[in-house]
Amino acid sequence: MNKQTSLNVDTVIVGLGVTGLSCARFLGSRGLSFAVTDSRKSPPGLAELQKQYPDVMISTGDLDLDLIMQAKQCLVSPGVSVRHPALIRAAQAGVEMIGDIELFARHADAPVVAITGANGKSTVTTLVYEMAKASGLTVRAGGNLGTPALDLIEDPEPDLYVLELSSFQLETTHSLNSIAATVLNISEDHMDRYAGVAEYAEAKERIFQGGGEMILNADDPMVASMMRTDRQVTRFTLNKPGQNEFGLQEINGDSWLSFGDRKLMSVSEMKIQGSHNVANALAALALGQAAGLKEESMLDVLRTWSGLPHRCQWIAAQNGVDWYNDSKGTNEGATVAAIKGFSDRQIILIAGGDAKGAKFEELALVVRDQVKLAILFGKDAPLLEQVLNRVTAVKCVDDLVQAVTLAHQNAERGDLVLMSPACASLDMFADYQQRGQVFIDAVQKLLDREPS
Ligand code: UMA
Ligand code: ADP
Repeated sequence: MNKQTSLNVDTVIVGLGVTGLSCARFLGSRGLSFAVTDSRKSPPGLAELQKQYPDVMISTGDLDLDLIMQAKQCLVSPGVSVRHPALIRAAQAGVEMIGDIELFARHADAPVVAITGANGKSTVTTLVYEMAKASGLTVRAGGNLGTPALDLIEDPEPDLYVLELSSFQLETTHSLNSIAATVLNISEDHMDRYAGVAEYAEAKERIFQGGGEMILNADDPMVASMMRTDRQVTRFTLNKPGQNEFGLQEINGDSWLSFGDRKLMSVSEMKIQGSHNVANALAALALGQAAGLKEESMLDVLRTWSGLPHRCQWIAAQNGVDWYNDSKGTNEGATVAAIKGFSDRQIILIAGGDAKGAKFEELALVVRDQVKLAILFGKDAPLLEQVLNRVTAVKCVDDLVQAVTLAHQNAERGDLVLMSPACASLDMFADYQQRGQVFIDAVQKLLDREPS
């Protein structure tokens, strides 16, 4: 533990991960004093911070209440709950609790498009980013997507920022005023941090602070109910759209992305697949329209953009079996959407990890209809097994590589093997990218040995 406690600083950064480091760089580059605390003994940003700011006080191993109490404001990282007892005490004593997105909102001058939701955030954020570029704008994207928002602020500012925001980030944000914002959907996630879905949705709804256009999913009752009558609202739906809504029209057996009655593009022309991605495309079009992007450029992006890795990503086909990596399926809703996206196939599902308090009842319904075998691994495999063995054949294994081998032994021509864990990866992997790569490597190694 590196702990010293009495220094007068305006700001204490709470958490020394990617966000904490970006806060340090932001304050440091403006000559502002700060200290840092993290409950972990050796937080990931420690060496980097000590190298860049050797004189900064760092207190690790616990959140340092004494240090926090000396500050005017705390910059709280998203991984730390503002309901942590030390932060509650400090807030009661008058220390202001904000996050990196609040600091971003106070300092960035260019317009912002903001995206949250249980699932589809990274896909829609990247789509809007690509659409803005195709429309000839300078644009920077980040936030929960990966690049911390404060690292996006650099002179000259771009024409547009596109931010993916998590419920954690929104909890500590108060003055965001985006030109367009959306909650894509609400389904259970992070139930280890929220008392229930209503509290999680409340955090997400904070994205609509300010006066910009609201983009709402008409098919999701919790999102649809966020409508405010004093605001410009555009809705999207997978059904026939009303006037000034984005949706789908069925014409001679073909499904068309549409705005009101106006046909925009056939769904069959879209490169990304699955009805969840059609919803993502409609949301991106609505956000892009609100941001003044060019319609033809937006549609061109939908024709050519093939999606992000680790999201229903096709890996290989051999002996009539397709292998898909959906490592970013980190909650129940994501895996439900991934399975439904392959409605015409028999699926062997590989799932498991840290369930974050989920119950998996909704997952059981789609597994019953479409999954012939569920292969489970990771910390909460027993929990998944309890629910899924009522509806399909289930096998538990020690790790992901064993899961791939077992899937291979059980797969028959025409089957699809889908790794969509419905859980976070952190019990066994550094992150979802590493989990996805382990899966890809195991599949390729196995298939390389087999004659096709
Ligand atoms: N932690 C402690 N003690 C501390 C500080 C953090 O134990 O004092 C733990 C947290 O509980 C968490 C981990 O450390 O398990 C990382 O927390 P962090 O706040 O340091 O995270 P960062 O490295 O700053 O990364 C965060 C986002 N992570 C989280 O919200 C947990 C990243 O999203 C985001 O890309 C990054 O900021 C830049 O904005 C990741 C994520 O998993 C992808 N997000 C969740 C999700 O998408 O479901 C919300
Ligand atoms: P997020 O950033 O919210 O985690 P991503 O765009 O990275 O979302 O997609 C993660 C996974 O969530 C995808 O692989 C897919 O399984 C699922 N998904 C994507 N879009 C949606 C959607 N609109 N509704 C439900 N599930 C979705």
